[in-house]
Amino acid sequence: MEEILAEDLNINVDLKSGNKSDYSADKIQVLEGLEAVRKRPAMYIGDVGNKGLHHLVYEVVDNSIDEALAGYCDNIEVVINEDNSITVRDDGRGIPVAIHTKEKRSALEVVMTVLHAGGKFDKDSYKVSGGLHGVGVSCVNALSAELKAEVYRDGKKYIQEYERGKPNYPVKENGSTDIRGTQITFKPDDTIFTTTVYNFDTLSARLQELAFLNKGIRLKIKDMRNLEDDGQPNSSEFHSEGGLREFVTYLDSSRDSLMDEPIYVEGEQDNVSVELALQYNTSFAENVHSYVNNINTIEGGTHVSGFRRALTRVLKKYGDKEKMFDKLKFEITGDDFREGMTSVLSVKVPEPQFEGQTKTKLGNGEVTGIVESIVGEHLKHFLEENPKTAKNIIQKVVLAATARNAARKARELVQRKNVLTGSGLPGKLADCSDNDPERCEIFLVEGDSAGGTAKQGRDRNFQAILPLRGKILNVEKAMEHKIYDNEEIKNIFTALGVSKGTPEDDNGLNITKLRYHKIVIMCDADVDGSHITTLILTFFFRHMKTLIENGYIYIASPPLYLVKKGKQRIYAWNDAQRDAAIEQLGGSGVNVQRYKGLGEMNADQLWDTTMDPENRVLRRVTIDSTSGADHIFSTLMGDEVPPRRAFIESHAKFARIDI
Ligand code: 0RA
Repeated sequence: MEEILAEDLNINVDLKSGNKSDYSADKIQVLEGLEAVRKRPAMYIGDVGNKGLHHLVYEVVDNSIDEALAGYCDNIEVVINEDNSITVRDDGRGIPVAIHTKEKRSALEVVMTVLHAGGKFDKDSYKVSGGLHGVGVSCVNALSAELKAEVYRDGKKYIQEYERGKPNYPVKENGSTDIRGTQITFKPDDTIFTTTVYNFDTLSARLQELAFLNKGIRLKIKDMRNLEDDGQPNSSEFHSEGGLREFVTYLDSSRDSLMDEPIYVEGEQDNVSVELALQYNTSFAENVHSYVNNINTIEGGTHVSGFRRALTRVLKKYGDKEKMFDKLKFEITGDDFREGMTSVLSVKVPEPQFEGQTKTKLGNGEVTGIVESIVGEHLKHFLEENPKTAKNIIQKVVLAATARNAARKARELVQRKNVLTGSGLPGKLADCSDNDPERCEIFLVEGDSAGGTAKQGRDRNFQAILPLRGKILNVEKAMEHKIYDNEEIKNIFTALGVSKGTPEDDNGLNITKLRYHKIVIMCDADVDGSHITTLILTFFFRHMKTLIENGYIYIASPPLYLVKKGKQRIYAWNDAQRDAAIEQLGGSGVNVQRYKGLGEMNADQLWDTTMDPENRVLRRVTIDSTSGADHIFSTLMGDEVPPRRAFIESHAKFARIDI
């Protein structure tokens, strides 16, 4: 039977009172109950896996960020407790505890138990921050086995505890205090989440991002699990006075800048605040990171359009005036103005409309003009006042346009050649017979010999094999037309059926003719193999990011060991599994084989362990944070050696790349 939920019936209980004098408890609108959240958690927090689990923390932190943006809070601290519960505390005013006149219960209880109550105090105090889904702390409460809210206000301490969103008792006074603030401790419900183990690096990355996006706020994190030898917890502290300027400098730390410091723009119009920092470097990548109310808008939207328009218009006008485009024999395009530019655009919009596949595209039409005028005005002044930097930027644009033209010619040559060879598919590709992309898989395999084994082992109905020879080009360092000289990269383009520079572009890539919906990178499970995986991933991240965003890119996991005794064989993917297998087979006479490469397996073994959909483990590549991934790839693959070494040394488990 179909479940009927309160939200389907559209029940709105509006408890808003006429009292306009202050920010009081009566202004909370009650919208709907929490049962809905427990019944359909994914609808509220995205998913019930690792991402949703971490989202709970962001939701709580966002409330504290709002308090800080309102000017009442300077410090926010996140603690991962020993039992994987989370404590978030801030030094704001404390959630109000007064009795809500109509509801006859504390405002704190309403905020914690009524969906959307937190953000709907009323319109004068609009909530700028807000997790991706902007669902409020009551959702976190509904999805926690236990939650404890503590408020420090007016010299008193108040407390209320809940189980699965239901209060155990009314809000009560619990002693006196001389501090102010809110502290929330929650333990995610393990009957809802498929994993309940928090990742320190994931949470740290978001806090680092929030510190850059909201200058001045001090954000700390502490991990009480596995204390260090000296008894101290692993901890970090993030704080940025420079805000977006420092964000851009951080993103570009391993690129060579063309400027002394980033261009910085700040302004406000019609309640929309706009902040932007940008810098040109000697690379060829376009890095526009955009945010709305602290949410990373990976699909862009009206704010990004406004920024692009301003940039193109102002730089074009300046270049024309200085006669710097006169020698070019072809048109300059918008892309040319953004090549080698790293920028972060952050807008705060009172009532954002999010659109697009992942609801990360800003739809508010009015924002385009606001961003265009604020950015355009500022940029114009900057160019006039800094003629030397301005000329460097325009020269870079001319270089980009020239290279793009060369790339177009190279691409056309590749496409023409394809037509001449008949099917247009690379000779090295062993294609599958099915041609429905949804069912088809392609394995990108390191080396001709492993490629041969994979060809024998595969199910040719739906699995294609493309062997790649040696190390593919490091695209982080190459100009675009160079990548079309590379045989392996040309093969990837033609085998996948995707192309660049055509009108149906989706972020620069036309994937309407994509031939496989699973693209699996299959490399040896050793250091060389993980280096090659990283090179291929860098290529996808820089040139085919849409494929990652659509969830089409996977990494295969070949086993590390084969444990044998007589005819019995057990594969193991880590040391613990290996030891368990040895025990299971009974110790003596057991033979352990360490696989160093795919080539050591025969076709049947490769199928059984790594390619058979029934048994294999595929890891889907996702992007937690585009800015984080950009920083990692430019550090790992960029020009400068010292930051790369520092990164690798500080991430001993190099194989775990958090994208
Ligand atoms: C509404 C009004 C007031 C404080 C807050 C919300 C508030 C909420 C959260 C959530 C986490 N930390 C928070 N800190 C503050 C203040 C009302 C007043 O003092 O008049």
